[in-house]
Amino acid sequence: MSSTSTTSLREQQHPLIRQLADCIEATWDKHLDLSSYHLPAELGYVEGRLEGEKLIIENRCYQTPQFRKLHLELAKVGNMLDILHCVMFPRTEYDIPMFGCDLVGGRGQISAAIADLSPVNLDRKLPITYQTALTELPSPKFSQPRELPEWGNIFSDFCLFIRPGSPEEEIMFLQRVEAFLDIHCQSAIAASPVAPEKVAQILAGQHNYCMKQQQNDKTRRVLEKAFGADWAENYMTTVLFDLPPN
Ligand code: 18B
Repeated sequence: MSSTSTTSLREQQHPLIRQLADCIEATWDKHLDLSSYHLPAELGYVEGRLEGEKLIIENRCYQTPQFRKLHLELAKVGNMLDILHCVMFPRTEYDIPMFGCDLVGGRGQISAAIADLSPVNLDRKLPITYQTALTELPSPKFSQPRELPEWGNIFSDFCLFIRPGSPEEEIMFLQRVEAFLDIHCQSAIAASPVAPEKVAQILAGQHNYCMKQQQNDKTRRVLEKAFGADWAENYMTTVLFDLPPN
């Protein structure tokens, strides 16, 4: 798919989604050595129908020396639903967390804004460099915090999950996600590969993260209604939350 059409979908989306998509790509570009990542051609740009509305999905994927896959996805269902989904999958020889972010909105209002740096090692703790940097960030109060679902025990203590209550809160969310991304990219390029015997633990942690995310029924339902159950299962396990090959 040409980049101009991704740009045009972005222009039709909620301003916070547009701004966050631009911010994610700018941060990747600033810090990382990006190269292309192959997605099956038929899954780069997808159209379906949901309740009479057109569902459009556009994916952008990259890889870098530290990251197996950087995935930014924008989706739009008519005027009902705007979605941004982003996950950064580290290569399993790096003991660094998974960055994940989801923005879901419709009819001019974002209902769910979530971002986290999620630990994947055995003791479910973020590396000390991350803890220090994240603790030093300003931590603004949001008026409408949201409760994580049961599978959300993969997220760290720094996980931000809110419904933005005002334009000011949208900016505060954007700034905090930008800070997460800066910390993450800088820590990733400074990280050394782990000893080979630790790779299996990291792989298990990433596996657990993906299995939990695949339990998100709200995501699955949107995809199932537009494309059917088999397509949704395939998409969730090969594009959204795939595991690194062994
Ligand atoms: N997600 N989200 O990415 N999801 O992908 N998302 C929703 O207001 C999609 C991630 C997360 O309360 C909702 O309730 C679709 C990542 C959490 O039970 C809808 C796609 C993270 C919730 C969608 C997509 C993540 C949530 C309901 C593919 C975190 C709350 C919106 C393009 C790192 C779940 C609402 C709950 C919600 C849909 C989290 C409709 C289709 C990476 C925790």
